[in-house]
Amino acid sequence: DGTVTLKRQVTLHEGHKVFSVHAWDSSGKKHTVSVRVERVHHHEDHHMDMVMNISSPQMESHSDDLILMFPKSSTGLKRAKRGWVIPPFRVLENSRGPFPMKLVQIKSDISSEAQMQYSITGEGADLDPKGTFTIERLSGNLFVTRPLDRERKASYRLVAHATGVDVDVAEKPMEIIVNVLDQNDDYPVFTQNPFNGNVSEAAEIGHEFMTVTATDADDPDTDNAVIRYSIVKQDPELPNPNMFEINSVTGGIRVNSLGLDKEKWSKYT
Ligand SMILES: [Ca+2]
Ligand SMILES: [Ca+2]
Ligand SMILES: [Ca+2]
Repeated sequence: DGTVTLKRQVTLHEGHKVFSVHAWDSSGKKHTVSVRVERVHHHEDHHMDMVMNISSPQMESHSDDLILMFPKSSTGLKRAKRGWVIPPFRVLENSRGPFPMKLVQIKSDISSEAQMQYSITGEGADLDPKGTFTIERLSGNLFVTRPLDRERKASYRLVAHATGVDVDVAEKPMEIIVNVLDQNDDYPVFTQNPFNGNVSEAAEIGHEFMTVTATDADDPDTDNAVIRYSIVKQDPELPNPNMFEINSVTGGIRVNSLGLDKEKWSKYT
């Protein structure tokens, strides 16, 4: 089912390890995802030392045992002004669910002594887009309720709260950042259509006379937004079908063959 498990003790010399996971679909096409495992340094709290942050779509699969503890406040550790800050979570966009999909269980140490109740506030909770994330009041299970769209919103800032049900205790609020992992779900779009260029019939081979450009709304930090250009068809295909050449990276179009003749072919598409 694609679950990645740790087989033996691992030393993260550089603080993280990166490896690739390959998957083949029914048509035999290979898909590869890069997985980065890092140890999350969380003060000296032993509970938090155990939390592994898997920066990959694996967040999508079974995370039933992933528990996020409110850090212990008794040791006088550093904290942000508003409360605790934990490393961001990643959730893949366009998940097919089923929804609600559990992300993590939020838990307070105090729950061993008193029944605690949990709530979340912030973007996607009580702020727009409201209800995207919910938390079960008593279990602390945090859910995402619908597919996310990175191009619409790439990051959510939630704040988790824990208070006693019958006793007057409360944890410092804990900030949870949910980053939406990109999928290649946007095509490149030309910035204009048509592009118009002019070239002299006397132009030499290699003369670049115009550039076309396109944009891609996917994450620019990934290959998903990389654009390559090519000429699909030339009309008319005279005097030969390869009169022009496009630079696949820059979109620059240049003369590829002699034989341009304004009287015979005044326009190419
Ligand atoms: Ca999208
Ligand atoms: Ca794309
Ligand atoms: Ca995308």
